Amino acid sequence: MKLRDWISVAAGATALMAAAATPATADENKLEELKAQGFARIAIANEPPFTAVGADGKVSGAAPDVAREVFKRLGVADVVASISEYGAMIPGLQAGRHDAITAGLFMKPERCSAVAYSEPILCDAEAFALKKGNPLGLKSYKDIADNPDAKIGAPGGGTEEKLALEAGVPRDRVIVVPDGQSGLKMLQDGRIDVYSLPVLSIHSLIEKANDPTLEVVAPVEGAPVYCDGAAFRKGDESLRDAFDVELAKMKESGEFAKIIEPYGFSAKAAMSTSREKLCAAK
Ligand code: 6CS
Repeated sequence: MKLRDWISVAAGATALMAAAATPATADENKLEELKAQGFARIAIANEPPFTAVGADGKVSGAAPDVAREVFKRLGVADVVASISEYGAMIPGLQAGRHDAITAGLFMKPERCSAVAYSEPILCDAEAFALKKGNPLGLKSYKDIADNPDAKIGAPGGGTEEKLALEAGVPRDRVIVVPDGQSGLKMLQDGRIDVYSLPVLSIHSLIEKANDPTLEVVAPVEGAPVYCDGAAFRKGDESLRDAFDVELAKMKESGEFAKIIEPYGFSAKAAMSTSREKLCAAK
């Protein structure tokens, strides 16, 4: 063998040894960290059926239930949830207060550029809760914009708030509502004319309210169907990819449908789209 061949073989062997000795990157270590920690810290909103915290503190809802099962399959024993406003979830993830957002945080381009989403999990349209008979005739966010007396309540930093503002509802007629019970009370007291959340959330709230003076308009005309995914910090793509591998197996085996469909969600809806499509949607 000529000297130059020896040199290239030696160089290759050195590179291989260097690679073997190189510690895993922070990204690749994240899953190992969570396994050692014994739990993944998840951000939720407490908005049934997407996410819920019982009187006993037990965390349920379709998003945490899927996340708990996927993390268990990855060797992370459990999830520990903290309740956050939608608008604070991504900053909290980026600040390292959460390991993932599993809350029904819908995939939209601006969010897709801020986090690493898993493949789709929960899909839903938008809805209005309003006074029986819909006295102001509100069927779309534009109807609210066109009626100077109409006030809408929506989660801070949430999709419905953004849809209302984009439809032209002035800021002073878009009221930030911290949670479902507050929204219901504001509607009952007449401080807002319509409370907007995804269809399954509004139906869950109104059914429990058992208030004959209220009704639901769903779906909101002109509003898209959105899907969420579990959201991970940019830089934790290895963890997100590992999550996606287990999620895909659960979709394939029927386990995924078994978890989300009792909550009213459609496995088919989530399986008929993709992160790529949802993050590119206009
Ligand atoms: O992703 C969002 O912004 C919306 N997702 C849910 C599950 N509820 C309201 C929120 O605005």
